[in-house]
Amino acid sequence: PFLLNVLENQKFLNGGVDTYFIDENPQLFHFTASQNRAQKLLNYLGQVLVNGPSTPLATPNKPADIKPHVPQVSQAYLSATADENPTVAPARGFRQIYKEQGPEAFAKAVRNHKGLLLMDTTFRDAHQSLLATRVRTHDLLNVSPFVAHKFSNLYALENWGGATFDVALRFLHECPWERLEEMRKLIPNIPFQMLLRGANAVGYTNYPDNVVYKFCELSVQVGMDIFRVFDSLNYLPNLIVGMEAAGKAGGIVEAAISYSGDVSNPNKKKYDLNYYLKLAEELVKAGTHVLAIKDMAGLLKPTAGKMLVGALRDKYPDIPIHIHTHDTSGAGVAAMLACAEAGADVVDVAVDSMSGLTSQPSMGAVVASLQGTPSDTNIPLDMISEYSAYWEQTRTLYAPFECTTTMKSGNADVYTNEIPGGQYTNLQFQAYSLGLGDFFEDVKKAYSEANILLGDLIKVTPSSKVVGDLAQFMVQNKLTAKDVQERAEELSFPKSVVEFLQGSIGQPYGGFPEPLRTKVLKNMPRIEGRPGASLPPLDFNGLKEELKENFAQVSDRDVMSAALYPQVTRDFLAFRESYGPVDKLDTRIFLVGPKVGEEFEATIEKGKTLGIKTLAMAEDLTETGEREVFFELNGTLRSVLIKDKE
Ligand code: 3PY
Ligand code: ZN
Repeated sequence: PFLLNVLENQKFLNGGVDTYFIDENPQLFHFTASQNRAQKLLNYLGQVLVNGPSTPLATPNKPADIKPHVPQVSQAYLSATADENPTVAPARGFRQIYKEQGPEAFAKAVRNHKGLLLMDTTFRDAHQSLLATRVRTHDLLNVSPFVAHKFSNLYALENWGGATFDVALRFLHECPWERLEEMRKLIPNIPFQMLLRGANAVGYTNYPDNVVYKFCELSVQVGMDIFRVFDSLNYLPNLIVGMEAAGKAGGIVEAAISYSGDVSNPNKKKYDLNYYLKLAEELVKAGTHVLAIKDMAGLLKPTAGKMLVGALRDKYPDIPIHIHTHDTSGAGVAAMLACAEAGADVVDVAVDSMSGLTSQPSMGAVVASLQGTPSDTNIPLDMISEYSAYWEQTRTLYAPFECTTTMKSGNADVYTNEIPGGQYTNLQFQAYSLGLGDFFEDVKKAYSEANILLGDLIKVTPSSKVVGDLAQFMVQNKLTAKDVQERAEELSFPKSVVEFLQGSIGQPYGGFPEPLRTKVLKNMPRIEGRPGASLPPLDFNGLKEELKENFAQVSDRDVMSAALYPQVTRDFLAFRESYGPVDKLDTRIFLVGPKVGEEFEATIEKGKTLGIKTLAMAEDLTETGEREVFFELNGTLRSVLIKDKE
């Protein structure tokens, strides 16, 4: 019944990360107080055994019952951080150049590097696109020492931002800051890159400027290096806020132009080569260290990539150019090779077993294709295979979130509907869950119509949500584009659409669609200019005090999380107080609980490993409706009483 509820939960189906599933299911948060972390974990396990998963599973698929083989590096390294034992530290990487000589020297070194550089997105965008962002810190840390040792010459590892922040707190019940900090200890040499949604930081709305500034400051302190800053409308004032915040924090600023349309098609006029060159000029003027093209839907065809990168390369011989794409159509590898040939310094790839479809193009394929050419990456293929094997196994733990449940191949229809990678798999999932034959085809068609109705937008979080919401609204209410235009005054549009038209996420290039805007808004207020400019600064001290009244342990990081995600963070803090360090559990056990009779370990801190065995669950309920679950904890019998919700 739990699973069924999830599959019938409209908000959940609408795209995972935007849901408020937890808020709607307070019964999941009825906790029994407990004293220590071990006892808390037993409470968690008992809860999952009695009442089912604490994170909604998206499909009936079960996590595989395996322990992925972790590729090894020196044993000495595994038991020490680099600081404690520098003799086994991994080779120096670009991060040392940045930390010792600053962002400008870093950019110079990247530009002077012979051969194509790679950013590995496996730790962020790849699983955001393929596995609904569900990959847990536990599985990332397992392979981190290997990555540090074997991939020390990467441009960066993308491991944070986008949806990871939200999903970590909301669904994985773990702290995103801790993830970053722990990874940093294990990977001291490779720069970390995050995706910063400009004035939206890592959220969906505009925040007061002081929130964006403080967020970047804290991120650098905890271990972030490169900030890929974008705005979902390419709205310059929003972009500049993000760039300044990242720069002031001491980070490397990588301003990103979100790519739409097709510069190689003379009939696609709105976002032509000139549009991109002009925007690039503004970003260079604003002092970006690196210039990125963020092709979030995978629309950059090889010919277009060659034109765009070629033009930028000519104009900016000294600035590193970094290209991001998604492989939705299947042309991702070809496009990245074309960009490399035209002079790109860095392209984004995901390790083979986490690549393709709506994820990034395959690392192995790009590396192999460039062997023996002037762009040779010099990354050995057998090392990639070892890394890929880890992820191939680890991916099976996330079977409940696997996009290939519905997506069997790439699809070049993305050139028509322009749906960003992460959203594409979400919408397909939703259609699948509803079991309506042509629903996904209808949604894709409506998506392109909705985009045109809204003025042909740049579509990426959060503007992509606006278009997606309008598309679903049209399909559900059987409205054509003409209906929407004619009946705009009487229709009750989704909230995101109304707010977009009010100007709440910024001003779109070419202006708002008229007469649609006037018809929808009537006398509602409008924001002219940059939305964040009119927001009063957030009172961090006040927020901290307020949180401390409700929770025993509140760090500055928790306060920052709460500034970005008020309710989600409060739920997380409550969860942590009741259930402790659930991030230390193996993924299968975290998701679906242990089997009765199963013995397993959880290391809750260095040198403190718990041995847990699930013994039994009581057949009968207590008079107060609780079920007793029996465990052996480090050889001692323990039991927990769990309210049965059946
Ligand atoms: C995000 O904002 O989460 C994205 O990945 C956009 O591409
Ligand atoms: Zn992406």
